[in-house]
Amino acid sequence: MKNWKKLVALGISAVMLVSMIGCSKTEAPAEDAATEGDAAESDASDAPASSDSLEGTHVFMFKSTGNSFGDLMYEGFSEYMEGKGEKTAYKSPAETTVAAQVQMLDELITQKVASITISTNGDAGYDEVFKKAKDAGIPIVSVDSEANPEYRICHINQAETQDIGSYLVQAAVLITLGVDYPEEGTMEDAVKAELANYSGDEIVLGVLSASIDTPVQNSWIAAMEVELAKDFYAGKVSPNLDKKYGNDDLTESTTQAQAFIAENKVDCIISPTTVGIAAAGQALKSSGSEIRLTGLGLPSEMQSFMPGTADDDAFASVCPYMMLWDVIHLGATAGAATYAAVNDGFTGEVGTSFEMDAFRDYEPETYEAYQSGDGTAVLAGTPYIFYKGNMAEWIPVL
Ligand code: RAM
Repeated sequence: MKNWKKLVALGISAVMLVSMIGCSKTEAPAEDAATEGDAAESDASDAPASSDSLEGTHVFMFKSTGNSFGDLMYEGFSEYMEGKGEKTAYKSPAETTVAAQVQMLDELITQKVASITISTNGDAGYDEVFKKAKDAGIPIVSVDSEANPEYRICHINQAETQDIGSYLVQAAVLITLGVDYPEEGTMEDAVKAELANYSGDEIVLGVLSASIDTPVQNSWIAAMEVELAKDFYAGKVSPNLDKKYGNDDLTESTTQAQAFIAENKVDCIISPTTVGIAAAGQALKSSGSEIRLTGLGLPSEMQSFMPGTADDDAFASVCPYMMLWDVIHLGATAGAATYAAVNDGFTGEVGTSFEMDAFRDYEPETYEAYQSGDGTAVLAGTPYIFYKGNMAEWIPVL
């Protein structure tokens, strides 16, 4: 398998590789899941849902509608849950705000949903509605972006936070220096070797994030700052990130990307959001700017801004390489945790675990909760690099 070395470099096992490659978006979800998903999506607005339809349903709530990352997580969530005979619905507000999610949560609790699996828009503002859910016996599981530990069973973490922050900084530095994704060894070793011989101007990195309050993006930005504090960056790469926020909205993210271009102060933009990176890709491509791009993106949305085949010159594209993880499997893992919380007594306390059935090409797996901040989490996966050597293979998948 030609990608084996790269995956080892990012800490991904052979089993995971085989699983991910075999995991195809084109596989049809269970019929009921598709029906539920379609119905829910057409419903997904700030308007109250009909009062009788959602009782006993497992609801998946993303930050907002119109984001393929959320749609793909729901695809995995619903497929897993439907396989267990459960009913699911996708309910996300139109706006990426705490207030919009809170209003929708309140309505869902009134409708006696069976559980809520959520990616949040902020740290604060949910306590009252989460308490209401707890009092009503409705378990909350968070995935992607954390919910308050006091009210969640546990959080489903996509990959190690520090790994994501470190790899993003390392990729941005290598890209700035015109170094293609290192097929041998780690990106960290490549960065150390390159910077040891670097005597040019201090490299400046920008970040185009989601909202200023989003827990998950803020945790990755904090991890980038930890990475930049390492000795080998001193004097060569600025420890200060130039941060802008596009609120996971295509128009706002485009405006912020255009501001980076107009100011021309950064060498490379890191966008740790699939919406932001796609907006920045388009803005940079249209402008002909020298600024480069990396971050967390979906191959299908980034194909116009990245090299497509191994023979391509990676630096002829605005984004030579980027990262993500298996979003569909992440949603399915959240489904397995929620199912176990409702049916198998999974409490989410440190050391407790749940079984996840085989999912698509993934073997059955046991996930154990570990301490994460003031709450607990389980680790669903690991970051995966997308570059000219594997883009063609991944565009139909994610
Ligand atoms: C966006 C969302 C999500 C994030 C991904 C990488 O779609 O902001 O929360 O995890 O990007």
